Amino acid sequence: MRWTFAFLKPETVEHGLVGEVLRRIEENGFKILALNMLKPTRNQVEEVYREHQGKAFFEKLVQHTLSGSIVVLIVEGGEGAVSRMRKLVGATNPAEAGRGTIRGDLGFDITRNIIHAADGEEAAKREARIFFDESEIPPASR
Ligand code: 3AN
Repeated sequence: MRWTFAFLKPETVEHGLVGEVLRRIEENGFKILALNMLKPTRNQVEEVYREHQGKAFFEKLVQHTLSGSIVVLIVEGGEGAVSRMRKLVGATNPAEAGRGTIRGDLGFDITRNIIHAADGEEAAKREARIFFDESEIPPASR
């Protein structure tokens, strides 16, 4: 699959880092296929983070994601787009993310880590459907 799903978290909008993050994504060879800025609903946030339901940090994570606007993205990046995007994003905890990664360079803490990127092709398809119309989502064969 040549595309993936990601979203920029509320702190990224709040701190004026949307342009910087999109620049890094584009500079690393990704092309933005779809983009939307929105205030997510609780249902959307709980659905996108559903694998974390029941964990100690789940409610804090949901509350934070609901605290402002997010920017949802579908980006095309050639074969292996999902894992290349994860590499560019860096480790979950910004303190452990390498220099040159988005979270390593821009992240505040483990909750406010700037960007979410799908962790596999199935996740990318599932998460894209939470925020985009079917007509905006490329086929998996693309
Ligand atoms: P990633 O976003 O790197 O795939 P996940 O899927 O394990 O990481 O976690 C989803 C989100 O949950 C992260 N972006 C982070 O904000 C939050 N998170 C993960 N682990 C913790 C934790 N131990 N404490 C607080 N928040 C966490």
